[in-house]
Amino acid sequence: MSETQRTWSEAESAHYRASGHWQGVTFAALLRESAAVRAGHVALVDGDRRWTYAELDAEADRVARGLRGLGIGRGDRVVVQLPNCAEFVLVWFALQRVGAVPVHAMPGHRRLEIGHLVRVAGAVACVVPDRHARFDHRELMREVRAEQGPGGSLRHVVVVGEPGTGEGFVPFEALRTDTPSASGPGSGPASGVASGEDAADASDVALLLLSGGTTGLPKLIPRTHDDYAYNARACAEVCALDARTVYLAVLPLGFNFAFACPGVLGTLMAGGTVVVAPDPSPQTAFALVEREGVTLTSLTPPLVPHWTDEAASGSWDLGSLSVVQVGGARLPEDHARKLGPALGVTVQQVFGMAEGLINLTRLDDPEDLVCATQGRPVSPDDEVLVVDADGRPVPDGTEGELLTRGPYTLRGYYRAEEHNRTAFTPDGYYRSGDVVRRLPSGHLVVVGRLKDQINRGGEKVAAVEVEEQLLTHPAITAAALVGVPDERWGERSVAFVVCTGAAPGVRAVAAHLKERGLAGYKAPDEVVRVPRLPLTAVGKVDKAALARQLPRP
Ligand code: OOB
Repeated sequence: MSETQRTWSEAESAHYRASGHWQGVTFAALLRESAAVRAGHVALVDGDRRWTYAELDAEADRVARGLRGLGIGRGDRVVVQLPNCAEFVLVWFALQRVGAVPVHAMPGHRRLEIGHLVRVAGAVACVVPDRHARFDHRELMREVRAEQGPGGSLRHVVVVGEPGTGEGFVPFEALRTDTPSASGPGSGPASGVASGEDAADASDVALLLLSGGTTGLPKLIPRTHDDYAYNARACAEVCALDARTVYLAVLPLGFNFAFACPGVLGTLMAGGTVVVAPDPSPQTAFALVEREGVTLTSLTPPLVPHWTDEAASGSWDLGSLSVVQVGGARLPEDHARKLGPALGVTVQQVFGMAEGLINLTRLDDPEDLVCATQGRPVSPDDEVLVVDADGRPVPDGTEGELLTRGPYTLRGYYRAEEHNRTAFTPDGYYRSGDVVRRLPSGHLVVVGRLKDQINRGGEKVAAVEVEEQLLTHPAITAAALVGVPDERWGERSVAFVVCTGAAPGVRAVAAHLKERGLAGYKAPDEVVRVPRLPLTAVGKVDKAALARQLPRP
């Protein structure tokens, strides 16, 4: 899609096809095929609403017709910012049907992030809820629309729920899931591609994921049908998914982990059932486990103690649950050891990245590997190097940076040529910025991070992005955001600020960042005033020295 897009070589592509990793099937076709095989089996559950495979397929067609009626078609980028609800899945497959490319935004993203995504992706539309978590997304879209102006790429705002008054150069319209009348927009073959399967090629970009980011604003990660389907299928195989699988989506659906590791896509490809949880609390989840017979779910580490405690109350029947995946951030070993017995499940650690590489502990791994490692790659063709500061491979057991390439790991961020020159080695390895140790078994232990990012219980915060916004506060003249160990989040963020006049408190800083349009989860947990920022020998801010100034926990 982009002229400069970096991708796999012909030889690599041929090998991935010959190995059966890339099967040449688009997501639109995958759903169609499943519907033919398993028409009457329940595919998707959201509250009291449920869809069989045949119904999901038909509904995706109906939504696709509505999208086509808006002129959305092959290759168009569409920002999807939806909370966990069935519409996420319906819209996603409808976009696949028309050959459009969903861009996965997070529900917490605000003006800065959504505006950036629309601009970088050149998005023609955004799909948002009317309101979610006491926030009006139509308000947000009015701001984004005003900022993009009539000359921008944005042409439509599609609202799940009540569109409200969206007059302006970009109309707001309700998501259509009804069957349009024969004369309605987009119905019939005149509206373009009649059957969606040929609207895209399996080697096309199927979706754009967001990077956790180390730079000013998140980068976009192109994932093709071939590579992303393999990502989901390889994870599904390791997790032994089949038609009896009932996956509970607790984490945000826009998160790669919940969507494709194996998540929603892996479950649907295996013919199982996806149940959407509206919130990640153990009470909500356990009620769904009981009602729907959930067999598999995935969590981030901060949820683990809550789930363990609630299970200990003894008031839930979790008998159907067999595997609980935990990933996105470091899981403390003792939390891992308690989780399995408390819930009566097999624990699986997941060390993954939106960029590609997914590591899983195996279901039959001994307890020590499950509790003390972050798993090993899912594909035999995942190439992993652990290297020292000079880029030289280190022996197993020695710490080094994880570099990786393979059949589902990107070769370049979307429209980010300059960044790509340093984010990848000349032979195409992605520099993950993670410091790991590899065991002889191939299992990886994540021991640290080189990238300037805070991992707050799985939510990634690029320090630079927040620092840039902190500097827009009138009293702040210099700022450094530092991650420090935290009991609950694994890591919390501390903003060290140099100020003229009175230093703003943590609430004032949060209010300022909110006003700037930054997602709320990126606000620092703590603000510490310092007379100056210490520098390293090469003149960079010495974040380690700053962290040492804090009292030890
Ligand atoms: C997942 O994806 P992202 O893109 O939000 O974040 C990737 C980064 C990794 O590079 C690593 O720094 C960290 O998150 N991470 C972990 C971890 N899993 C991810 N650090 C320590 N232990 C773990 N288990 O976070 C993601 C994507 C797919 C599946 C699971 C997680």
